Amino acid sequence: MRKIALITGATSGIGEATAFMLAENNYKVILTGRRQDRLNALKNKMEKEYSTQVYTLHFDIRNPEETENAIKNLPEEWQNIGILINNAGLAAGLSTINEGDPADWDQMIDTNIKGLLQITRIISKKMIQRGEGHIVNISSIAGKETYPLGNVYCATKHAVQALTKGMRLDFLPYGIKVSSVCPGAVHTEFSLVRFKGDKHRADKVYEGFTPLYANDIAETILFVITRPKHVNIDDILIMPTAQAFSRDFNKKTS
Ligand code: NDP
Ligand code: 8X3
Repeated sequence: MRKIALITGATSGIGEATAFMLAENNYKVILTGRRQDRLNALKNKMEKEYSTQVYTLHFDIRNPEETENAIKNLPEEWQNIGILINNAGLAAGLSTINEGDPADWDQMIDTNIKGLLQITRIISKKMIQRGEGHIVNISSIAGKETYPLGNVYCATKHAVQALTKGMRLDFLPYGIKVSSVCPGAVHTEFSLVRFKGDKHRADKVYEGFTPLYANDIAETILFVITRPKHVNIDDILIMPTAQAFSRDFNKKTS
C-alpha cells in the first residue's frame, strides 16, 4: 500500500520539490500552504505527471483551529499519515534586536515553532495509535549557529533542533522515527520573503556561488525516509560546497 506523506509549506521551494520527489516515488501526498491557487496548480500538474493521488489542505499554520480542522476533516482514506514533513517556515527581516520588528518575531515564532508543534501534536497522536510514523523537521544551519542579524530566526531553528530531540525522546516508546534536516543556503523564495519582496536584495544572497537547490534537499529527504525500519537518521547538515558555516562563502566576484 502506498504511504501517505503530508508536507507543510508545499507551495514553493523545498516543500514543492519534496512533494514532486515523493509523488514520483509512489507516495500519496497531502500538500499544505496558504496559497490555494498554487495548491490547485500543483495538484493538477502532479496528478498528470505521476500516477499518484494528491490532496490539498489550505490553512495558515499559525492558526491552531484552522490547522486542527484541516487535519480532522481529511477524508477517511487520507487519515493515516505515515510521514510528516514539517517544512513550512520563514525568516522575516534581518536586523539587530534593538532595531527588530516584534511583528516579524511573532510571524517567525508562530510559524517555525508553534505551527510545527501544533501540527505535530495532532498528527503524532494517530502515529502513536498505529505504532509507526516518521516526522522530518526542516531545520537549518541557523539551528546550529547564530549569525549576525539573524537572532530570532536562528533562535526558532535552534528551537526546531531542540524539539526534534524532544520528539525523538517522546516517541521512542512507539517506534516513531524523528529526523532533522539542516540545509545551508538554498535558492528558493526564502530570501524574497525575508526581504519582503525586494528581489534585488534577495537575488544578491545567491550571487557569486552555486547555492543548493530545492531538489537537493528533496533528494536528502527521500533518503531519510527510505532507510530500513531499524535505521533513524537523527540529524543531517547539508551545505553548498561553496559555503562553510553560516556566513563563510567562497564567492567569485566578476
Ligand atoms: P519558501 O519561501 O520557498 O517556502 C516556504 C513555504 O512555507 C511556502 O510553501 C509557504 O507557503 C509556507 N508557509 C510560510 N508561512 C506559512 C504559514 N503561516 N502557513 C502555512 N504555510 C506557510 O522557502 P523554503 O522552501 O526555502 O523554506 C522551507 C523551509 O526550509 C523553511 O522552514 C526554512 O526555514 C527552511 N530553510 C530554508 C533554507 C534556505 O536557504 N532557503 C535553508 C535552511 C532551512 P504559503 O506562502 O503558500 O503559505
Ligand atoms: C536558511 C539559511 O543561512 O539564511 O535557514 O539562515 S540561512
